[in-house]
Amino acid sequence: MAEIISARVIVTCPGRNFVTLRIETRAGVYGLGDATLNGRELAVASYLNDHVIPCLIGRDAHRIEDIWQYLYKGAYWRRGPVTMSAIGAVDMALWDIKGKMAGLPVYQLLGGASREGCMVYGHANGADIEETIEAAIAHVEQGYKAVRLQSGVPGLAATYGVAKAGERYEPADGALPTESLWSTEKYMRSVAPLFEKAREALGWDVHLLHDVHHRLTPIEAGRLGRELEPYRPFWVEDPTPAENQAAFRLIRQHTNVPLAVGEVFNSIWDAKQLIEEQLIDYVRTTIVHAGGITHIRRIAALADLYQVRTGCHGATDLSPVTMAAALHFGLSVPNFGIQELMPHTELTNTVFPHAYSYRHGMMHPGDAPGLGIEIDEELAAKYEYTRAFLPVARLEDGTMFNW
Ligand code: KDG
Ligand code: MG
Repeated sequence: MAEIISARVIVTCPGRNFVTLRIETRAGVYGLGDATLNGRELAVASYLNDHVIPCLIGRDAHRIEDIWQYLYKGAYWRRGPVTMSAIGAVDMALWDIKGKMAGLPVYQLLGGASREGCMVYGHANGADIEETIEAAIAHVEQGYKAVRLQSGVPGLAATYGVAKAGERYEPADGALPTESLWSTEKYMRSVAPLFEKAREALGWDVHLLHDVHHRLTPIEAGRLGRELEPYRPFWVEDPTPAENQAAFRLIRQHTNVPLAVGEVFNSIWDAKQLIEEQLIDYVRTTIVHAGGITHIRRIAALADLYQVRTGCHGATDLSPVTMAAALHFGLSVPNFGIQELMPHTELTNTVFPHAYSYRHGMMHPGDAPGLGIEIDEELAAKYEYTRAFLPVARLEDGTMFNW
């Protein structure tokens, strides 16, 4: 028995907000879990403080599956990003504790390494095609084997995935949501030329990816996919909102471009039809937002039956705790595809010292017992929570649209 005697939520903002759960056992061993839900951080903190932590005290930290089921079934109200992020944080912390008590890195508890490292993709973006290609070349020079391309769209002042001049890309940029205008027609004209020029400049040995960020209808997505086919993208991500999973049948009828979906999913049920009908090629759900390592293993096991591979979300709003957990999972899972890497700032890395590392386009979780992640609480306490929302998008006539 590894009795849980206390748990607390640590909210910090070293440049952006992160929510971390720390669970302590009577033996003095503690575990960390990420509970960050971009733009809705305090909702998860409250769910943990008010509704989850009181139920954890006195339980055996070793009973990871039972605690998962208790928090999922026991709430009566199932699923949803807030609930599943809170469960995800508890689950990560419990795997961290189990690993530390066993003296083993978590990937060993998950069956051991299935590969030497996890291939990652970096983000190349720029105001126009030339700038984006320059950024992609810089990534290839740093050893990246896979690069995501997002370019400014002529005629649109701002778009998803493109940093403001001279800044790092960070979408949660306002104390109230900032608004940008969207035109599908202008966007559609810009993507194929970006990929054409990128292949000319980079050749064929690097994987190229692109995120549509839920902006197209299925038939528009089919057309975009077909236009990109000659440039062999590794994947096209979130071509259309995926609440209606059957909509992806229409995309598949028109293009064979590989599809990646799932960063906004929080349960296996969100992806069930997409996987079973082989309507996607990569499932992007990650540890924090989908109920932790325990639940993502279930999603990956279902996906494996249908030759769908993993491609975990790894933007900077997922804390280094999630990155550590994702790498232990990614190193061990049989149907690993790729891991997103949007490197955290130096300051974030100082608040969260970690054992994972990047080398030649691959990442490894390291061999420290547990997840191999710490939080410097004294430093974290210096950076108070600062409200920050994700932006919203409208069509040029003012109609609300998908961001
Ligand atoms: O919080 C939202 C971001 O994580 C998301 O917009 C990033 O789409 C994203 C990606 O592919 O990393
Ligand atoms: Mg995305």
